[in-house]
Amino acid sequence: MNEHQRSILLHSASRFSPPPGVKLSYGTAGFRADASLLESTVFRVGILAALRSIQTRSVTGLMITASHNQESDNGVKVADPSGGMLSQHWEPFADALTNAADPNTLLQLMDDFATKEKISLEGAYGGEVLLARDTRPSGVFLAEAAKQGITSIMGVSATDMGVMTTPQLHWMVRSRNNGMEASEHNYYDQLSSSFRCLMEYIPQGNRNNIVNDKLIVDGSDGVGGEKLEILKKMLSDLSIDVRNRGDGVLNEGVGADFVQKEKVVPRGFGPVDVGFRCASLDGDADRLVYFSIQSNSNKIVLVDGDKILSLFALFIKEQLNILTEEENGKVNKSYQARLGVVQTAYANGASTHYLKQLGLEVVFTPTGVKYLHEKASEYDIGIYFEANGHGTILFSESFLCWLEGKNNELSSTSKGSEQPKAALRLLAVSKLINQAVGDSLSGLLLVEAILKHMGWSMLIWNELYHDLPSKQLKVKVVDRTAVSTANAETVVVRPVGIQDAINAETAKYPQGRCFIRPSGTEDVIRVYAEASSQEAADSLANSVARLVDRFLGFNATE
Ligand code: 16G
Ligand code: MG
Repeated sequence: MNEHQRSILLHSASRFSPPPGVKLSYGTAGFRADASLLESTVFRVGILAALRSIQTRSVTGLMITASHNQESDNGVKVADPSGGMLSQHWEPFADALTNAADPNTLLQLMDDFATKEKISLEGAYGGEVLLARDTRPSGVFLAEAAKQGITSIMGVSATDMGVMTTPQLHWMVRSRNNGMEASEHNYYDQLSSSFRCLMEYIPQGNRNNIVNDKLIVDGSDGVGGEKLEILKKMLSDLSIDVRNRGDGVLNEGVGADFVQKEKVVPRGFGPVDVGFRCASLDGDADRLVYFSIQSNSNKIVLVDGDKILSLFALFIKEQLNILTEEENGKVNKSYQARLGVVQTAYANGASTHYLKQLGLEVVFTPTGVKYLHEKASEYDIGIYFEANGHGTILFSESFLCWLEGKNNELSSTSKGSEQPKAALRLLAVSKLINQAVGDSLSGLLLVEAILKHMGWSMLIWNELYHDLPSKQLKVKVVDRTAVSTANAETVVVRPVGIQDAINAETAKYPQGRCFIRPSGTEDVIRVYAEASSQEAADSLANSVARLVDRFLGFNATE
């Protein structure tokens, strides 16, 4: 790098010293920690996002959020030009950059990386980073640090989008790089118009069956609630009551993570809401779960990411079947779209069984959006979801092209038949769903559209299959990196011997399934168990948690 660039960086980096003794790692969701520890990290991630923009000659994104964590935490992650997560081969550089002890070490790292990755630091290319934050108060000073980091790279500008949901920022990055307009208004416009299109093509028979009751949404007191308020004004076929819009404490007793893990009624909901369709978003609105409230109890019936995935898969398969159905006595074989479903080991076994029974190809990846997304992109239509409610649908360019062509051809030859409608529905889904990343707002509109299309209540949806009882526990250990796994986290390869012990425990329970994995966001080992009854699932989880403690706990002797 030239002297001018060097002096700008030395000057700005000296104002953001890393807190002594703190080592951070770019995990499944970027860097996360108590907000007071993050200023220098966010500054340095600003530098990283700028370098990535220069290297790819594209717009990148920087999001400041700690999602469903408590309000005092914060975090930062980078959106790649595709709108997806930061390319994995940049993660070690992110770690090294954030943990560099002083400005000179930082510059040396940058020089080495820039040479290796052929990134010009001469200011020749005008890069751009879109920057956004969630509603955490600490986001304000962290956004300033990010701007300083981005603009300390010559030729790169920071465009502050203000308070956004994580998926909105990813969508904007993707749209900008596809040469489309990418304002917040464009986002709402695309979602609401594609939703209206799906409403228009609801089958005649189901129109009278339309699910008219209102939907009540828990905004987790985060950014999602306020954005949904704007979006809902642009929709006429849907009545939405948004609760927890930001007047209470973010993520405290509310939100998708709370609802999915605790399975109890979130704050702001009560007995008067029994019988209504309810949904919860998480703090940065990239997760969505549905639920209903049981009468005379604070328990909920949870409709999680697996069931959202099943609903989407069923609908898409139905449209594909219509498109390839026999027409004039011959099967339309012009395009065999590869439809794939991606899950993680956390997917309830009953959901996997259901999806396979539908004849779908189901594959597994480790936990973390980047793995699921990558796998899903191998299909013409790849649907992925984590049980926790993060997921989306990806469409290949070639399939969308074929669909456009099919739509043009059919609209002239088969007016009024179901085939052109199926093509239009799939095209509308590809615009409604946020293909950059899981998005609770777009996911919610697609769920609502499909329920109306099917003429289903939430009860019918929930009856697609019955979840096997499951239990999740976490165990504090000396060193979570002592556990390594294989086969999409279903088998432990280290420490040696623990997998045999887990197998022996699991074999004691009918329909038993159990796995452990090191968390990517907390210093714990997670345990997941499933069995034919709740007591059995609890007992299996407890025994395996004891095994983890024996092998890896603070009193472990191995
Ligand atoms: C992060 C991941 C999520 C994953 C969760 C697992 C992203 C955007 N988010 O929230 O996909 O399910 O971590 O957390 O990748 P854990 O490793 O602590 O269990
Ligand atoms: Mg989130």
